[in-house]
Amino acid sequence: MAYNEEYGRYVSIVEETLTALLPEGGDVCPQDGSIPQHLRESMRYSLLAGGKRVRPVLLLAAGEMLGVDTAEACVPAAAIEMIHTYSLIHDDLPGMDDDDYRRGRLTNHKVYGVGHAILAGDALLNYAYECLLQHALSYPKNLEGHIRAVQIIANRAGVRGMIAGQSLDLLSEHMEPDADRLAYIHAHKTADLLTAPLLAAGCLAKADAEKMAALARFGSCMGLAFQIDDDLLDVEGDAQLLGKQTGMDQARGKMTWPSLVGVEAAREKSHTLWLQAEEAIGCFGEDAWFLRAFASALATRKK
Ligand code: GRG
Repeated sequence: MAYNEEYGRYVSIVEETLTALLPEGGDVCPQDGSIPQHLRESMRYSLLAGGKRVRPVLLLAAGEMLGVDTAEACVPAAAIEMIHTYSLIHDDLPGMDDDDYRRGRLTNHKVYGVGHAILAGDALLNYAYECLLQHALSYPKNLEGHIRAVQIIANRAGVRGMIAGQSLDLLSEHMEPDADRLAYIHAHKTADLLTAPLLAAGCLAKADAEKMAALARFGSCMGLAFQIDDDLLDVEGDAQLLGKQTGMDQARGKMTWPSLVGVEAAREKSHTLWLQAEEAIGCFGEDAWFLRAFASALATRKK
């Protein structure tokens, strides 16, 4: 199957699953245990606002490569997108990056106010784990695989993962660029949440240690390259295409690859990392064709 068709198929599965898990509706003050209407709307506003769906597509594609049924993988995939969306909502808040635009529309707090944007993020994070655990219970024969997947997601998104990276990122504003510190920020703020879906797919498939290591290396190289590209897009990208303002990293005194080594060297570093990512999944042979094509497409992304 052609790459674009396959990517479209995965994205459709993600959109359908997200919509099914968080349908429109709800009362202001529901008596039936459902999510109150305003909270639900603020969650849906950011979750269903497009986005490339990189993390859930990685989970579905790695899962299929390893023989996991889509019906089994789609909820974990959607849950990772909820966690990613919560992180974007919180990252855009005035106390963090204070951004007005995200995914081509006003940021959550600009529409619902800061208080509700905090709640929408909190709600997506909690709901992600509720969906993951509920779904795990439907697979009693692979309960261990599901629990291991949830554990990896919690670890990579949490206090040693994305949140740790974000914490150091905040602490590093207006500091002299430092290679070790920047490597830590990128590995955790960005690469961890790109590695999590790959390893979660591996858990569902009961993949052996060699395959898990290959997936971890793929995720880590891809994640670092993805973040360097993100830094470069902030310097030289098109705000219209990106759906958010550019030039913000420099304005905020953020520590980035271009600020550490310059634009040209950052581009070279990203190129090398993308090649290393592709090499990392060599052990899967032709079965990894989609992951390879996906990495190539991301390596030339404009948004
Ligand atoms: C608030 C705990 C917490 C963490 C925030 C995600 C994040 C960490 C910060 C957002 C800013 C940023 C540059 C993060 C690095 C990861 C990244 C490039 C996110 C954007 O992901 P895409 O490009 O976005 O996949 P879409 O909108 O396509 O889903």
